[in-house]
Amino acid sequence: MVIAVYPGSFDPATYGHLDVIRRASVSFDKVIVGVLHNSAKSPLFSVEERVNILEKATKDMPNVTVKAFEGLSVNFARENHAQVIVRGLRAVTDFEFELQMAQTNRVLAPDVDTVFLTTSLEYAYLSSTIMKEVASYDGDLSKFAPPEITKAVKEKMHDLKK
Ligand code: COD
Repeated sequence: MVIAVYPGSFDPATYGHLDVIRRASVSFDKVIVGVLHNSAKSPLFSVEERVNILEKATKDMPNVTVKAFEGLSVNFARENHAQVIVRGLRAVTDFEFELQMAQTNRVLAPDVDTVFLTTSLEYAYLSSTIMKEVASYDGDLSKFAPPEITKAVKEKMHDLKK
């Protein structure tokens, strides 16, 4: 059985992330999405909220589970008996950082390999940061994420402006 973890910030998940999860769920027996709890950063959504959002968005994918994690991605992979770390690649700008991270992870854990899924063209421009930027100006988010996620983003932005 090949188990993959897909670690990320997912603050919040977009159609780009969901596309990578769906495609990984076809290639691997089990996919565990790891939502990083990083106390040094201040995300828009708490780790519990991000996990909850992803659980709802992946409920039609029976071999996908979502968990919060702290610390190194390779440790998260090992704790979950995963042989593979999945990452998404959008453009050359992603590549340098992703390559460095994959190589570091391989030094730390030679038994865990990184597999890159290239973005689907329609989501190549998309990131959580872009979605939050558009949301902060009350723009249309419908192309960026499913309605339940865009609703949560709008509500959060509204609360922040109070
Ligand atoms: N299309 C395809 N892929 C996409 C898209 C899109 N539109 N948008 C994002 N992605 C991919 C990203 O390229 C990434 O691979 C993944 O989805 C998650 O993206 P983010 O932005 O939510 O998450 P990141 O990149 O901030 O996650 C970083 C980690 C949490 C994985 C990283 O910081 C980490 O592993 N931290 C733990 C400490 C560690 O182990 N460090 C590595 C050793 S150097």
